[in-house]
Amino acid sequence: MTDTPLITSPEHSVEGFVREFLRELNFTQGTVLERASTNDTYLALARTVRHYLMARWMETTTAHYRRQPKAVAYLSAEFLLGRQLDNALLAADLEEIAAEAMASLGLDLDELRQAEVEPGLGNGGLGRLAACFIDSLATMSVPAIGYGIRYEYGIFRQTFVDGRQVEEPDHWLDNGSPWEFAHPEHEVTVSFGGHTEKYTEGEGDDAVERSRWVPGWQVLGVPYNYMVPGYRNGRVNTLRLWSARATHAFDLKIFNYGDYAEAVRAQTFAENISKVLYPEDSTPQGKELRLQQQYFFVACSLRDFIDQLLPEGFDLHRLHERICFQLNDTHPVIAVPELMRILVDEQGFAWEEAWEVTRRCFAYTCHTLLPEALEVWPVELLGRLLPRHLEIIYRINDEFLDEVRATYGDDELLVRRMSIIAEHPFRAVRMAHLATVAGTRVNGVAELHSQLLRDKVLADFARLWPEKFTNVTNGVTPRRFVRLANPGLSALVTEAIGDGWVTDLDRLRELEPFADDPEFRRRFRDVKAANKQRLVELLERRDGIEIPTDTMLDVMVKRLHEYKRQTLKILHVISLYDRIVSGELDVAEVVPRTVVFGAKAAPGYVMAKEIIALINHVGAVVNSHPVASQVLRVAFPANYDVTVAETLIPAADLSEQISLAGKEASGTGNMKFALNGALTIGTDDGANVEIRQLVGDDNFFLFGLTEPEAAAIAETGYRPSAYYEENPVLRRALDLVARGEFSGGDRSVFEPVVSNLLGEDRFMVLADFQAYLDAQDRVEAAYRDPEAWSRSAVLNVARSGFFSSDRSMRDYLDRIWHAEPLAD
Ligand code: OX2
Repeated sequence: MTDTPLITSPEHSVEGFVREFLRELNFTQGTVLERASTNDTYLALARTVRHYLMARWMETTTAHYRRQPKAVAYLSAEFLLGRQLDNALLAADLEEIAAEAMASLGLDLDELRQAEVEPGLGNGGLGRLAACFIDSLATMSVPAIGYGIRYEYGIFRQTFVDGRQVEEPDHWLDNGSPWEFAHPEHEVTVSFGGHTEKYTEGEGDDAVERSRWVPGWQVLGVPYNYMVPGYRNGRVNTLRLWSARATHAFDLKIFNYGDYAEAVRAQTFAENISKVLYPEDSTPQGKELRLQQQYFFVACSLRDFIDQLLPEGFDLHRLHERICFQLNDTHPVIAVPELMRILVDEQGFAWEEAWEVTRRCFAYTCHTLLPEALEVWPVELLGRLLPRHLEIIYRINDEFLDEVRATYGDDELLVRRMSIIAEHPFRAVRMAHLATVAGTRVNGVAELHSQLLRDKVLADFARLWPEKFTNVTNGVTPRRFVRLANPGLSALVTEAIGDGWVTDLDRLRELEPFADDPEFRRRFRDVKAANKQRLVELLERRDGIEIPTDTMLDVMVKRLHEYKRQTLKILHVISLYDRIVSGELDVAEVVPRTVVFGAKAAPGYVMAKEIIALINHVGAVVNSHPVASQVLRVAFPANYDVTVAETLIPAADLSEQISLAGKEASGTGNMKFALNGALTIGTDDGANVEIRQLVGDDNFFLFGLTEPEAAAIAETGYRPSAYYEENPVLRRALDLVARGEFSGGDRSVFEPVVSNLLGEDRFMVLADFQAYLDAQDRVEAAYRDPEAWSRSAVLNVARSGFFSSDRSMRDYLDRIWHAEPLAD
């Protein structure tokens, strides 16, 4: 391995950029400027930008291999990357050069940006978090690799038909994917099915009983590499996503028998594994293909790390000195028995030796508290697909339960609670328990969540191993979510305090004095107004939705889930509408507001889809009412994604974070809004708690039950109808829905939503309704004073530096990974 770069970067100038771009257009796209389509020019531009990062990528990869520092492998079934071009331009410091270069050719950089289809390889917060984390790791020069799945179809495209969600496939690869590098020569074979057999190794006293796996079928994993550029630090890490292919042996044999159709079917079967992202967010479905996906990508990744990234002959007894595999939720947890299998069956380790290594190589992040969201795999299924892994899991469990009994005596109830194997309603492997037993550390994603994890969900484990449990509060990358998404605010902040904040977000604190500077506040408001204008244009262009430019922008964007309580927000809208239409409120008294929703529902989640329909129907009635629409508008652009978020969040005045306390593990949208100067109306839940502590009570609209209060009500028996009976405002709002006001008089349409709220209301919407309305009154009062509001907004920005994913990464490095940035 040499010290010199294999290639050099193209010249960092407008002329150099133009030259490189035209070469790409001619040699790779095979066209000339005069005849190039937008897609041609976009692809040529993307490849041009790529060239500038290439040498750094090679250097980074070479340095990691040569120096063998302790590295982090982030194992995640989802990476919700968002568009790549902007981020690459920013990282390579090419924004101005590229804009000038394109302009000199009569092209518009902005227009080319729009041509990129974002890779939607994730559902929501969990996948976007993974993308923020790898951005931060690269920016901090930490040796790290992301491992995941290259889904051919990412998260579905959402459209609305009569206000109801319809899903369409996401053809994100159709126009070519300039950011990936396929490496079929590094394909990995992954086995499934079959059976295990016992055999004896050695003779006489040395004889040992061993087990081996005789698989039933195999597929290939082909790696696709993506650059993960650090922000202007000369480092480019790698994200490696796996794509499934049929093995050649498999289809060749069938071809030889002349059954062409069967050969192609076999291929399709294999390729199905990486075909589509499961669209359930925090609600696992337990589908066989999903387990295949999970095992597929972790088997490829472990194999890849051991064979490609470690030097030949590396002593695997020291694996933990080189790597920490971070398990992003339970999805990759099958990696634990896989590493055991590699060490014991392939490397000939004794069981104890292998377990010693394995338990030091993994750490587990839990992202939920909802018990139904913790993955369990039926023993029948796991044993059929991965028979050797099931044996290994059983042995891990036996030894673990021995330890439990040795510590606590024969407390069978406790043993059953803690067992990795659940017995009811069917025998199943509890992946969260397996991860907790195997992980060096277990963390939640915000202080409150980690505490509830310790006190409730994994309380038995926290008692046994208190030192395993820790917290790392989530964060978001300031590069994408401030610097790129909000150029106006970025320029204003940089003018005030310099540009160090982009990689050291705590420096936003230096903005605090500017909150008291009327001139700064005026300019801050101008930025907000310009961002609103940008949003108005986007919604018009993209969705044909018209919204006013000068109203309070009240935004609730996140997956549609009952615990997140979009119903509470729409009940507020209904109530406002009702009070305006009935004349109780004079339009002159109401602060004009535009309520924007963005939310996808899992396709099989019936209630979530009903709620989407309700929002759209309420929106249609409100927006067409001659009086109400003067001060109240509802917009629900379909197919909310990272790209929309980047325009929507910087425009927002009010951020809706209104989950029932104790249910939202962290939230990350909440952080993005605060960093962009929106004020939060929120419950004491997830990272809202930390946001409020940091920005101060005066700059946050808190309402609603606390987690202990909600738990106490649930304990004594919650009766939602009591709130309906006692609160006339609530009653009127619900009655409007029940009477068909938003469904052309048809009472049956939203009956399921109404009766669910009155009968069960698992997430206590009705209990928090009045408190929410009162908090919204406080919002209105505050918004009437633009000086005070913008002062609060500036303070939100200044005090939210903690929520940088760079800080999250420092916490993981210190508390969990014990790894370090690689010095130059
Ligand atoms: C989400 C959580 O719901 C959200 O609160 C959190 O901010 C995000 O993960 C990142 O940590 N699937 N998605 C999540 O949890 C699960 C499970």
